[in-house]
Amino acid sequence: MTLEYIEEVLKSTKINHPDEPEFLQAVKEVITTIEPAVKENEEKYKKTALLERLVEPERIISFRVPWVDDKGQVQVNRGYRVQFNGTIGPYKGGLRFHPTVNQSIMKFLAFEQVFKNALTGLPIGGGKGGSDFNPKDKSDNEIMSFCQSFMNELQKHIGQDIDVPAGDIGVGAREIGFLFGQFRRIRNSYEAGVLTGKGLEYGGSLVRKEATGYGLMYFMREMLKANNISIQGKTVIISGSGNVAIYAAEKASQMGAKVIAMSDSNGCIYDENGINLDVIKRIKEVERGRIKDYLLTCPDAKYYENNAGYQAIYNIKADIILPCATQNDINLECAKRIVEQGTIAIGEGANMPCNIEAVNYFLEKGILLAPGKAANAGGVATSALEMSQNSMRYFWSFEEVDSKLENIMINIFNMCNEAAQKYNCPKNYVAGANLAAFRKVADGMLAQGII
Ligand code: NDP
Ligand code: 2IT
Repeated sequence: MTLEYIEEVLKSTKINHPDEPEFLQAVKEVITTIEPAVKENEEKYKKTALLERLVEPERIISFRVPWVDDKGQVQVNRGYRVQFNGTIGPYKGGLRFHPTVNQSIMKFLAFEQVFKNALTGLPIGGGKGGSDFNPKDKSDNEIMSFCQSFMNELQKHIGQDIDVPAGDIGVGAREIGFLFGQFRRIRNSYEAGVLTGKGLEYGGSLVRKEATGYGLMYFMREMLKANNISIQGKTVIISGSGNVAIYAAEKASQMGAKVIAMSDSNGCIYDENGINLDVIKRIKEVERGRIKDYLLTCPDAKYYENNAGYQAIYNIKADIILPCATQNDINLECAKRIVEQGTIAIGEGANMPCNIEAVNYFLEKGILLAPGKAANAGGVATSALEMSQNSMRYFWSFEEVDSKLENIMINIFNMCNEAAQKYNCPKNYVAGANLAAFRKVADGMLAQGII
């Protein structure tokens, strides 16, 4: 009977959104794993259309973003903000600037964010936004022009008690700075808590930059520990070389593991002696260059180019794999290669980097899988700590924020682990995360009535 209700909701979601594959994938992954929790309260959920409301965003805003490039030519992009579920707090989630951005991707990310934010235990609802703007090869002036135009519209819909955006792919401290400046100018008011990921000189939090990657490794350490495995001496490969990838690599090394490969969308570098992270930071954070440039400083390393639909990095053997680039990076074929090579654990730094077939294959083969909505929650959790500090008009030290982040990640792992055990799917942290988060969001929605 319960399955029938879930199937019905899945079917109607498919009918209502036939052209939103990423959103459907995210919905399917969550609602097919929460059956035991739905069963506990089935009548109430059905009567109040709880699942139907859960998969429908509270609001989607989409808008035109005109801006002028350096040649004086007007360009037009499309902006989005999806305010998915505000039960637990103001909508919270990043902004993605990437040419692939569309409504399906925005909705999948916002949907995931609802559950992720619930797992943090902090008072934040779920949202996401962004644009199909491509920041690559744009001058600082063009980035500023775009960010200002984007904020001219976005500012109507955000606020520290309404919706609090932050960074994601293509949006880092530079973009947040331009966005915050424009918000402040339009409002003539210093509302520091309206955006997170701000620079340290104007209301940002220590550790926010490092938080997603560090948090991923805190989660990974807990997951391995619960399975009597030590992280010391393990080899690690990390897809991506952006914000999440860099600080996952930093923490992995601090924990005594060896990061041997990293990538960008063109290809990957392999350095058997361990990647020199200072070189990666210079190339990616300062020069905004390509990962191939690593060989200019470290000529003994190797570079492998990606082919269409084929990620070279997953050919490299490692104990731990951290996909920290983008969604659907790992499909079934790739998952088979990974399992064959003897990998012990996967930690999703990105959102939905493993597709459903890959996730199921890993679980079937007994690979430990840290699901993104739990394992990468350290970023948004530290964003919430940034909001707390802004409200207090005060700053915590690096050690203070880092220790709060660590405790939050330990808590999240424990919640996933306990839910997996309670609902008879031990070691399935994917189901554990979905079950624990669903319980929290669903209880809140029931308490707040039909809205
Ligand atoms: P960045 O923009 O800093 O880095 C993205 C990295 O992924 C780059 O190395 C990029 O390479 C690579 N990449 C490879 N293929 C693609 C592709 N098709 N589309 C986009 N990027 C690609 O982003 P983040 O590190 O912030 O984000 C990485 C992932 O982590 C995303 O899935 C994001 O949603 C998730 N995440 C981010 C959080 C944060 O706090 N920033 C928090 C939680 C999750 P290239 O330069 O060649 O494009
Ligand atoms: O996917 C994510 O959790 C983020 N991009 C971070 C969101 C945030 O509000 O810090």
